[in-house]
Amino acid sequence: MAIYLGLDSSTQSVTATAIEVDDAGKRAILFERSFRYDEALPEYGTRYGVLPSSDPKIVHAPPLMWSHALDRMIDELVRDADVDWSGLRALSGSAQQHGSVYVNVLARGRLGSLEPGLPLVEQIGDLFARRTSPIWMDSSTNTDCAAIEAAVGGARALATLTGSRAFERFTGPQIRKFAREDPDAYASTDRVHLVSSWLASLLAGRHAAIDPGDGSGMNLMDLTSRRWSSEAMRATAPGLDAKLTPVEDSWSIAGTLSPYWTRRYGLPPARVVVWSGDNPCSLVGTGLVSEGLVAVSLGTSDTIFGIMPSPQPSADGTGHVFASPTGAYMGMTVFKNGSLARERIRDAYGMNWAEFSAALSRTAPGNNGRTLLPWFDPEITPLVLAPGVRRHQLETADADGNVRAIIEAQMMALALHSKWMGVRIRKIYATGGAAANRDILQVMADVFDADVLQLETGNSAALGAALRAFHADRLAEGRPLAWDDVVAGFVTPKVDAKLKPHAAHAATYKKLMETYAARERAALG
Ligand code: ADP
Ligand code: XUL
Repeated sequence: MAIYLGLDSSTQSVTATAIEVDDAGKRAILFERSFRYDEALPEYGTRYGVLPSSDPKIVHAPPLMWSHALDRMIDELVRDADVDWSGLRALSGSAQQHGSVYVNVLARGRLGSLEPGLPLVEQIGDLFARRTSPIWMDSSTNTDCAAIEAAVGGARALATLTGSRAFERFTGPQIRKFAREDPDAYASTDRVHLVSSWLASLLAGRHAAIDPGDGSGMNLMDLTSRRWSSEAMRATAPGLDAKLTPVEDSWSIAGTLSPYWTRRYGLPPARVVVWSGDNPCSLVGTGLVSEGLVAVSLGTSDTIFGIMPSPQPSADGTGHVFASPTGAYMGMTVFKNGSLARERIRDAYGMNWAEFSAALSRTAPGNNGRTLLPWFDPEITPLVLAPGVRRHQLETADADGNVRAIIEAQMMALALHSKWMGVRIRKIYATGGAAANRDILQVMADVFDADVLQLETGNSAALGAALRAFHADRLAEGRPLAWDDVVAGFVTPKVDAKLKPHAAHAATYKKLMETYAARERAALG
């Protein structure tokens, strides 16, 4: 019996999912555990996993907290008496994308010589060249985006090279801003990591590589060669080529668990597989390993993604093409006003999720034309830097109307802004925290006029990381498995739980979507 562990360091929480596999065909989820940073590690002062900021465009989080959470999670899982971790063969991880971790030269020696008798956080505080990390919710780099695009010949040229035009949250523009605003701290940075590669480095006891899946979210990687682009690095910051950790295949082995983990926690020297981003991991964890299927993740961000056989960047600059950790490509569109925007409406009317669902069922699909543009925070898709909710024919006091309006807005925005992928969507795999809510998923089915399926596990990112560890371990042993065989038995949709579209509602949304698109265009000016 072999155990594979997947860790997911997300915006608000950390999750661990372990799977067990044997040669006789047994496949089971062995262990799932999650905790939220705000509650488990209140000393870092985060709210929803991020530090308070007076400027809505600036969103940072402490890299020490993510590191602490990793240590806390490993501690919690080895205390679980029901699991014999001596069977752990390999582990990998998933992390919120784009966030960058800046470490100094001390990390080179320290990573491999951490003292097993002392907690991790007491030994790594002096390794950060920047105490806080900008994360994917940050949108403060508009001028850096413009400068990078201009240096490489425009937005289209950058999208053809890296898979995306410049986006405010992408790591390249964030590095450019840091190098510009704090050149001394940039100079003392020996390595720039992503959240994913930093946490993998802590586990392996050496600087780990960035995988092409997460590397695609930086505006720095040549999407075709899956290597850093010297042109993009030049456009970003001086001396960056010496600071970036290399890109390596998503199935490469960063090392084995370092003595800190084996001695402190009694874990075996399991293989540490390079980590990836949460969306690329979710692609694997929802079983979307072949073309023609899409998933919608309703997490802190709302995302829609699916496999693409060849890289075709969106002509209008809406979405992204990422390298998929399976070796193909993935198309994706991302929204910032996801779960937290739903929570704002829920909380504004003093509801819980059951009451929120009841409000959805009391209102008619189409909401009698009442809409809102859900830009509580600056939005990624479409680009909105000055936040503000815009209501049409909708009173703020109308609780039920606002509940339906936010869900319809989010679903219509997902449908409208994923058209560039050119897929006729007939079936959607739903994942992320809000995918537990079937009333929300019914609106999704009606807006997309497609079947919506729920999966057995809500955390497809952590499951995807565990499955990636399984895949990489079998490859390293010389017993490779095809991706379909890796995911088989783990990503089965829940039986009898399919949400089907109603023809009349789908027709209503087809019309309302035109109105919504027009209201969006008008608001953008
Ligand atoms: P992350 O992207 O940080 O991994 P998750 O996928 O764990 O986030 O989703 C967390 C979110 O799920 C919470 O912020 C909450 O709003 C949402 N959520 C949880 N349960 C429900 C529910 N029943 N209905 C709607 N949303 C829910
Ligand atoms: C993807 C994105 C978010 C984060 C957080 O481009 O910005 O989905 O990965 O989950």
